[in-house]
Amino acid sequence: MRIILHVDLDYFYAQIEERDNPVLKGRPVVVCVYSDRGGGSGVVAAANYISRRYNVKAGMPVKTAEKLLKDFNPVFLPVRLNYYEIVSEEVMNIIKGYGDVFEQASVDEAYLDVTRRLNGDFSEAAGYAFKLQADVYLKTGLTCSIGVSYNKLLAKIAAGYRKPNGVTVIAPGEAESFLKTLKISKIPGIGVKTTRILESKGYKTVGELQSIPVEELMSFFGRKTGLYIYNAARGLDEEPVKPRGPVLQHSRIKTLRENTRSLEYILSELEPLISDLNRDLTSEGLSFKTLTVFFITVDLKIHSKSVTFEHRFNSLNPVRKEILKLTESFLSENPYSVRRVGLKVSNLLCERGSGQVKLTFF
Ligand code: DGT
Ligand code: CA
Ligand code: CA
Repeated sequence: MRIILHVDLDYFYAQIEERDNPVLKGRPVVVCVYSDRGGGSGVVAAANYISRRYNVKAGMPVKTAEKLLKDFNPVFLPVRLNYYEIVSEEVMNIIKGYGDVFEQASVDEAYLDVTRRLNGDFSEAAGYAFKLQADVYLKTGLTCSIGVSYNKLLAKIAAGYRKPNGVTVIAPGEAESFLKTLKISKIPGIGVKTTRILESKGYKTVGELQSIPVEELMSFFGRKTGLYIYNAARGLDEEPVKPRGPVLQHSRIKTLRENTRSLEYILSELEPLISDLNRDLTSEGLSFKTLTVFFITVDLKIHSKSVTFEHRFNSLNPVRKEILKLTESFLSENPYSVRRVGLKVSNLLCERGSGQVKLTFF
């Protein structure tokens, strides 16, 4: 029997914006991908829970969200993908430390196999999940929801059950009854199309789905999908938590103890980030070619400065001078004080064993 956790950050993009700018708290916050055609057209990428009360959802046109929220003092913000990816890595680095095996599944979710570190004692798992949740909040100011179960499928379903800031456990023996009342669309991998077909045949809940013989499901959806649906409806899943291949970039970010425009102060605050990144490079045997320094100014804008070298480096120690130059050049171009700083190394190569690092999950 395994013990698996699924961690999913709550209203991820919107929560980051809210955390960074507390005056947004209590208002509907909608993060939008505006189309380059202009005129304010685009789609909603993330909506905080207040805006969801008024039926705003990811994927809907911004115009629709504007109509739904017009009387409720909403805030519409453009996406800042690069920034969310750095925050993602910051959070993932914390989560990673809690698993025997860690698998990042998207920008804001990850699986952990914690069987060994809990000595296979399932009764310890809920407390462990609360500890992880509190640690993420303490270190980043962000809330997440965690599902605890004995396979990946059930852990993911559980994580989505109580949100935001929830912990939900599906213990051995509880799966069938837990699943019975859920809507079919709550099963990962059963998309809009499949749900529609099943609903047109009169099946709405997972309990009803459980009554369909496997042969029938395979004839509706093909062998592979049919079998997947049959097993998923019963909470059966054997997929291991897989450690991901090498990543394309490593980054670190921190909030300065005080807002500043002092070059020396910024450089001193970057030192712990340099040590952390050096540790990543050494432990994974990586070298980098591109270095980026990020600055988040007090007006909450993110700025970056990069340099790509002719040669590879397996430590940031030899490029401190470049970090200084990039920082200097940023300060000369921007009038605002700096509130957070970050460092990223990319264009990575694994010097151990084989070839160019290719894998990514974004
Ligand atoms: P949650 O988990 O229900 O509290 O809310 P989110 O916003 O974290 O939703 P999730 O986990 O499905 O997606 C994570 C992030 O991915 C989300 O904050 C923004 C982005 N995202 C999700 N759906 C869409 C979409 O339809 N379009 C775009 N552009 N981005 C999306
Ligand atoms: Ca999420
Ligand atoms: Ca997610």
